[in-house]
This record gives sequence, structure tokens and C-alpha cells, in this order.
Amino acid sequence: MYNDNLRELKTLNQTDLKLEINSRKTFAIISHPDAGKTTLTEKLLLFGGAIREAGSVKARKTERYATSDWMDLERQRGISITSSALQFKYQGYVINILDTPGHQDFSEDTYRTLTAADSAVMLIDAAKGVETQTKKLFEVCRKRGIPIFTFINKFDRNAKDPLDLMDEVEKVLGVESYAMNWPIGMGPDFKGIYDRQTKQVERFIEGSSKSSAKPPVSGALSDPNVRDGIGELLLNQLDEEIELLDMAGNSFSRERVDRGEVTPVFFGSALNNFGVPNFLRSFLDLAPAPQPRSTNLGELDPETPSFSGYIFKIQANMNAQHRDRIAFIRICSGRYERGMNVIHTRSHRRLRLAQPQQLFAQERTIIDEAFAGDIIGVHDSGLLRIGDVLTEKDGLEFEAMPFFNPENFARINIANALKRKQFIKGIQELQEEGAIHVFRDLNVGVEAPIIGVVGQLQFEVLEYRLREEYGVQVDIQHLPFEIVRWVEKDPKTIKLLTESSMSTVVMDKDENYAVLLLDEWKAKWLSDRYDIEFYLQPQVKTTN
Ligand SMILES: Nc1nc2c(ncn2[C@@H]2O[C@H](COP(=O)(O)OP(=O)(O)OP(=O)(O)O)[C@@H](O)[C@H]2O)c(=O)[nH]1
Ligand SMILES: [Mg+2]
Repeated sequence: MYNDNLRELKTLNQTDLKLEINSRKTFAIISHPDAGKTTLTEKLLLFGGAIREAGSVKARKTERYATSDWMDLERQRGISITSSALQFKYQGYVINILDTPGHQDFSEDTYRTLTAADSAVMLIDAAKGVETQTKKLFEVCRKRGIPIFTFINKFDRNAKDPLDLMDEVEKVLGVESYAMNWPIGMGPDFKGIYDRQTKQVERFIEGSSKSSAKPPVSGALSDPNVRDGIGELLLNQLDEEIELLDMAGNSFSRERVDRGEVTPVFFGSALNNFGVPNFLRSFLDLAPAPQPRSTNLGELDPETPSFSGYIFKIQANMNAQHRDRIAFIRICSGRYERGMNVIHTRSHRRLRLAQPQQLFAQERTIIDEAFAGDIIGVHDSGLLRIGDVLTEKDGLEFEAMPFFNPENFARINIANALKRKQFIKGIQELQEEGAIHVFRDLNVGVEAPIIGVVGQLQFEVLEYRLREEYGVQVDIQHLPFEIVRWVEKDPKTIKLLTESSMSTVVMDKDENYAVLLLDEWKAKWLSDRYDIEFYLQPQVKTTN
């Protein structure tokens, strides 16, 4: 009774809930590898006041590394391997940034992380234009109808013509583009950007500190201080191009941005901090607040007072000292409070979320409350899985998590049999993270599992993490299979496929039967010849 009253009091305060939710901006940064996502993330943290000094992706000995590439292997290679969540407050907003890896081998993680975002920032390398992986990720965002903001990066280098880049975005991606600002020159002649709304110019000062958040020189185009050094040629060109954009370019409509029909385009150089403050200001103004979610019970408004959320990512060993495991939750409705009891819908059990954490790459702080839109972390002792729903009302389901079929397979053997326990733990935890798919060969035990991954780089990460995080050396024996298909648990089918030289029968983590096959052609032949139904995903949903 007491609790009920308390609850009522809390839920009555709907205005506060609304204010809190509407102050949140949760977005993912996406693109082809190397366009500068992690660099831009770092600079948004810098200009957002979340860090005092910016690090870089490939730091020298005494330098800081970029915050969101926290994993040792990321720092060694200078690439992002796993997505990072970073939350901070800035100018009354609560900002949740998701920095995703661009490499396609890690795209399962990227796609899952994208489900947690209400908008996306798409980076384009100004010299390369729209690249394949960007195109794929853009498609995913478009399907969800989320607003997409474009940042055309690396204008400090020789770049494609800005008008051509705008055109490329329109033609390749099939979305209207609207230039929010415009570059003045490029490469060695990059002089600054012109903001079309404020009509102010921000000057690019080459060689200025990249790690501090010093604002650029800015002012009206008529200001001699601003004009000085740009040169007549570039000034005339700017005049002409702005006129052209104003006359022949698309018109700006906030509603169309919200619907993902128009992408606002910004130019700059994340590495040089250039155009970052301008982008941040405009983005925070235009980016959407937490959006409603489709569920099996209809559309869920984030302002619904009762709490709900789902797990889109699990990461073990983020903190070398603690060696624990964090489940990342995207809160979809209501308010979360520390110590809250929620229903874990897969098991229908009540769960106490004792220590919710605010995430800042691998740093975490315990928080007392969080709201729809937020990404929070909770400790997981092994109960939680990717896709699990936590809610105050049982029976709620969100859209299914993206599932990628592994296309590369290898048998993993342990080098030292004494490390068996750590090996099994490592494989189990990395599988629960969704970093690998684990299959058991029916004739061999858990000691030599078959691992399936989307791309080869994941094997390298697996080997590295087993060694560094679990102290286990492994041998990776690549297998020639290219596809996996699931089959029904029918003894006749299993026997037939076991005996066939074209397939190897395995069991997945949930004890579903699957077959590994050399290629599509052989799968089709077997299926036609013996009338076997092959499924792209496991058919049975297991609960435990
Ligand atoms: N010249 C120049 N280089 C940049 C700029 N922004 C980023 N870079 C460099 O581009 C490289 C890739 O940058 P990252 O930030 O790691 O790119 P990413 O998109 O996060 O890459 P992945 O996460 O691995 O997909 C690094 O060497 C950066 O220093 C820029 O504005 N100008
Ligand atoms: Mg990165």
C-alpha cells in the first residue's frame, strides 16, 4: 500500500518526467571504417565539456588515446572493434553518444547498437565520398526512419568538390541533402566554413591546438578580420556557391529532417576540431528527443511512466581491475531508479537492478536515476542476454535484435589443457556478448568448439581477448564452411546430414541442430535431394 502511494506520487509528476526525457539526445555515429567516427566522438566530448583534453586514435607514447577506443587492441590497431556508449551533460541536455566500429566484420555489434539510437550522425571522408559500409548503415537507419545528420570530414585534406559531395549523398543514398554550412576552400587552402543560418564565418586556423576546446575565430563575412587571408578568389567562389545553394538547393524543413527525408550536411575536420562546435550546436537543436518504440503491445511512448528497456549489448572485462560484465540497457519508457525491481520477461522473474551505472566508455559511475532515452549499464552475473526486456509490465516485447549469419568458421583448440576452465568461461562469455557464435561438433566435446563469425577480424579479436582477458592461448584451425543453416530436430534428417560428406552437423548454444555447409549450392542440392528444410535462423526460442 505504502509503495503504491509512493508510486502514484511519482507518476503524478508527469511534467518532470517529460522535461527529463525531452532533454535527452541519444545518437549513434556511423560510417565506413576510418572516416573519423572516434575522432569526432572525442571532439564532441571535448566541446561538450566532458573531457578537458582530447586524445587521438593513434596516440604516441605520452599522448592520450581517444576515450571511446578503450580496448587495448583498439589502441594498438587504431581501429574501433566494439561500440562504446558515452553519456554526459551539456547545456541542459543529457547526451548519449554511441561510437560504433565501421569495419564490416564488427557490423553485428554496430547494427545492434543502432537500435538504441534515436538519430544517427553519418560521417563521410571528404576525399572518398559515400563508401560501401556507410551505404549499408544508412539503409538500416532509413528503414527505421530515424533522422540522419551528415558530417563531411577531413576537409583539411584534398577533398572532392563540396557540390559533388552533396550530389553524391543524394544520388548514392537517395536522400535529399541540405547544407547547413559551407566550406571555404579545402586541403592546404581550407580557410573556414560559412554558416548558412547565422551567416557567420568560422575561420580554420591550421596548426592550432587539436586537444583543447578553443573556439575558432568567427564573425560576419563583412568583418575585415574574418575576410583577411581568405583571398578574393575563394570569397567570390563562396558568394557564387551560396547563391546557387539558396536558389537551386533544397529547402530546409525540420519536419522532413525528423522523418529522415532530408539530411542536414555539415563540413569540417574532426581531427582539427574544425566545424565541430558549429555541428554540435546545430545538431543539439535539431536532433530528436527519445522516440516511441514499436512493441507487441503497440507503440510505446517514452513518456509512459512505467519503466521499460532492453539489452542491446553485453561486454565483459571492460575494466581490467574488476573483470566483470556489463549489460547495456536502452531505456525506452519511464524512469529508472536505483534498486528498482523489474520483470525480466524472458524468465518472468523479478530482478533487482541494484547498481545502475552511467557509462563513459570503460569508466562508470553509479547513478540514482535514469530516464527514457538513456543508455545505462548494469552488472550481469550471467542471467542477461542480448535482446532481453526489462520492464514493470510482463509480456512486453520490442522488435527483434538484428541477427547475422556467420560466414567464417574455425575449430578452436586450447594449447594448454590445464587452462580448460578459463577457456570454457572465455568462450561462453564472448558468445554471450554476441562477439562469436559457438557450435558444438556432435563428435567432439566443448573443448574444441566450432566458432562462427561474420568476418575474419573477429577471430583475431577472439584470440587476443582469450589470451589477454582469460589467459588462454588457442589454436585457430580454419574450416572451409561458408554457411550455417538450422534444421528441425528430426532423427532421420540429422542422420542423413551427419552421414553426408557435404555437411557437418552441429548444435548451437541453445541445443538447436544446425548444419555447416560448404556453399549455397550444396545447401540447395541437399535440400532438394532429400527434401530437407533449411532455416536461416534457429526456429525455437529457448527460455531459461
Ligand atoms: N586529416 C585528417 N585526418 C583525420 C580527420 N579525422 C580523423 N582523421 C584520421 O583518420 C583516421 C581514422 O580516424 P578514426 O576516428 O579512428 O575513424 P573511425 O571512423 O572511428 O574508424 P573505425 O572506428 O575503425 O571505423 C585516424 O588516423 C584519424 O586521425 C580529419 O579531420 N582530418
Ligand atoms: Mg572508431
